[in-house]
Amino acid sequence: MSTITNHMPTAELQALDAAHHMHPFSTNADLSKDGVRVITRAKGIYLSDSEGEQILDAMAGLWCVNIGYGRDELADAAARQMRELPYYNTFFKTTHVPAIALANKLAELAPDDLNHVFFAGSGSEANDTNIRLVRTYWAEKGQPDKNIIISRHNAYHGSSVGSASLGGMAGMHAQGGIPIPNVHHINQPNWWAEGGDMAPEEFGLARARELEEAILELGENRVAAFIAEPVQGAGGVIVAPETYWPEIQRICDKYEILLIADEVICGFGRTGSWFGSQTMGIRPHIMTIAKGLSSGYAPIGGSIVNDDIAKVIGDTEFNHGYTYSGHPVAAAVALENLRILEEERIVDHVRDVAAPYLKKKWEALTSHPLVGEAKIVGMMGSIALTPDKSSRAKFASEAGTIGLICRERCFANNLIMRHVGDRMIISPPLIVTPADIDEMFLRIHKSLDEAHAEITKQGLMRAAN
Ligand code: PXG
Repeated sequence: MSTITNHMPTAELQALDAAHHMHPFSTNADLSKDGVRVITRAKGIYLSDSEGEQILDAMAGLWCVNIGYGRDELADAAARQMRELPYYNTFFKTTHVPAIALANKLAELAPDDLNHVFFAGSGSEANDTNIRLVRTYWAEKGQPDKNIIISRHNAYHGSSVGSASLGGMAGMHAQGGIPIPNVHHINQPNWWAEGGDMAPEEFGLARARELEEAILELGENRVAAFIAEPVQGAGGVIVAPETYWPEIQRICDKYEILLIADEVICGFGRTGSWFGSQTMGIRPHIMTIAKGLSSGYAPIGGSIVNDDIAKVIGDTEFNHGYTYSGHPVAAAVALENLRILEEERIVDHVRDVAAPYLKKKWEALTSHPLVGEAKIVGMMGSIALTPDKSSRAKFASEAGTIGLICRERCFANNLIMRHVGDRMIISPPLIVTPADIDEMFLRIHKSLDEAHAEITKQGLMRAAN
């Protein structure tokens, strides 16, 4: 048996990585040239790398390690479950205790009559499930043509063929023959980049009404569902103007369109409530969950559906499922994670302590010469970098050039803060204390100042025409 220890020199690990490991969302040839950073362990909000650096992870991994790294209780829960029952399926008239317990817990936590869970291994799988769920729902109700799903440009719903079709990422649609048929995209409520001369409230309404226009154009009897993230995450932490969600809810109600809230990032406390839908005041028929469900300690996702959908789907054989639907080890880990979230009152901590403290500091970043708007909901925030705040100008350089320079400075200062185009984003673990946030901001300020100096030196502080 071959093992790879953490004691190998970094260069050797990098060479082995380059030889055989294909990275997601990366130009692998470039990675091989530059050498990747090797993460070896983590505790709390800090990662350690193979060079012994301590890195403050203001992204909670990939928006998921909500309770922070290194919680032994989750490791113990996994080990216990592996010894007891490492695997069994839930297909053929069987079930097991972790799946039963987790489904019950989720029904208790989820709002209204969202009482039924179909498990998946990830957010992508769960959204694939949702495509088949909503189409089957309408077919069972005698409306098989009500099968179009409306989504938004710049949405992220996953990377499988189905979920990437729901997503609105142009770069993803350019590869591999997607979107699948009968998915339609409307514009996103991104006021900073696309609001033009409209006031944010006016723009929010206009963008919501694109849903109504699409329904009328496609036909009410053709549109099955609308899917959206309560706050767009991977698209750059885009927070809709306040007028947006009430109007979306009105339209979904009026035309009997199923509303799918993709809570993969927003769920489990990130926005300061258990679910982003509660923060935004919407009443979805289906919620997609993953990531924070297990704080990323085990791969698990799912769809939480309401009583009506469960009843309609339950009256037919739903020919769908994954080997790892409700995987007992992942379910046991998720249950333990939810226990910790509840018992340590972490959602309250976000709402009452961490988020208000973070918001004040985050919004003050607009006084930095590089920063235009600062948006934040709970523990997910973004800043738009701009060469001219008053006109909300874009940079003359190719989109993402400035964001990348800024991210590189963050990386050099041992801070994980990401860029999406020329927006910088954070999504720290929910357990951060005010002292952690102070430390984060020392690094943020240093990185922004260095990026500004670098951009100015390179003559890039110029607006596009
Ligand atoms: N929905 C949303 C809202 C997501 O953010 C998925 C679904 C898919 O989940 P899985 O578990 O299949 O990855 C996601 C995932 C990024 C990034 O660069 C974001 C995600 C995944 C990978 C990269 O911000 N979000």
